[in-house]
Amino acid sequence: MQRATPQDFSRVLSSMCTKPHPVAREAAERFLATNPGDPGTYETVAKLERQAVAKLGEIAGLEDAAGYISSGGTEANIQAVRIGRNRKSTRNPNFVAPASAHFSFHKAADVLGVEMRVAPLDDYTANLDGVAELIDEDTVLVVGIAGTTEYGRVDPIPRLARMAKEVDALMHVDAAWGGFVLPFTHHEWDFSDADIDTMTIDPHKMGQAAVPAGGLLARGPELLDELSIDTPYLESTSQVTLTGTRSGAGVASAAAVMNELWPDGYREQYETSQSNADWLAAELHTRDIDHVDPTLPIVAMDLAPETIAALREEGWRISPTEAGEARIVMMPHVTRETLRGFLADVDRLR
Ligand code: 0PR
Repeated sequence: MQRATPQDFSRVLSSMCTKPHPVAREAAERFLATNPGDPGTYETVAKLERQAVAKLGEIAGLEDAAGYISSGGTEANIQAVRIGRNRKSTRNPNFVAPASAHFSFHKAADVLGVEMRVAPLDDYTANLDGVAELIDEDTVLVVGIAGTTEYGRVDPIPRLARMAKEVDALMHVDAAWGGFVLPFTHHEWDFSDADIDTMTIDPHKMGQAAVPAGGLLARGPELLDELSIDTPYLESTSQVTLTGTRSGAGVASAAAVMNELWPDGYREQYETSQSNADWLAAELHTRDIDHVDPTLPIVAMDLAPETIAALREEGWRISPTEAGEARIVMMPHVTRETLRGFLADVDRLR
């Protein structure tokens, strides 16, 4: 059989994954045969995980962060809902999330038997009156998104947190994608800006770690304890993660790349990505192509379904939003050159 090679990234426009940074790749290879799920045996990778969590805390404005490196944003979001459910005793638990929430929250609701209440949006962010109407005494968690999947928008996190506290619910922020760009913006999104309890922040997206490396942060260890399960035959006595055996490669790559790039490398990447987003928006403007303004480096534009199909034929990996726009996520591999080539094809094919 021929040796398979993965796709190259030159025409990948809508993915939230990217080429791992060289130090991430190197560390991933070095730690391939380790399992942070068994910290008693694999001590070095367990130490790297603690370093990675501390670094994620630094990025998200939290000293002495509790948390772990998860399989991805999906696991972190499921676990946040699980913490909320386990912590508050109510017969019919619910959580409230805006309509922009990633589909992983629907999985959380399904797996955990917690009702998901979906709040309407205003200009792509959570409508606060809509959220208020859905919150009640059985609400265990309120979700705000810091960098939505489709449009890169940021919910009013401090106000959502206050609403959560009024009913003794936890406040969870999904910064799976946004967490590595928001520190360089004026948005209020992190643990120092609001009374947040838990956060999803994924090194394997804008953090440039190797897959799998998601992140779950909690303000204190007592929140993580809500997830604790006894592990009678391991040297460690309990486990809070959803998965058992886990990827040491993901953990080591996350620790290495955050050490290398936080903060200056990530700031430079944010500035490049945002200027590419602004440049593309301006180019679309001169062509009269409607688009959603990029508050963070994601641009969604109106293209006819036939044009999107024709662009896909040319090899562009571009996926539509629910409303049908073409969406470009300015990941590190999406350069100005990539965008020029893409626009030339848009001009030719539309
Ligand atoms: N929260 C937010 C805000 C997300 O955007 C995503 C993923 C998740 C949670 C879930 O994270 P995991 O996929 O790590 O579990 N958003 C991307 C999306 O659904 C995921 C993605 C990544 C899709 C790479 C395609 C791709 O090539 O669009």
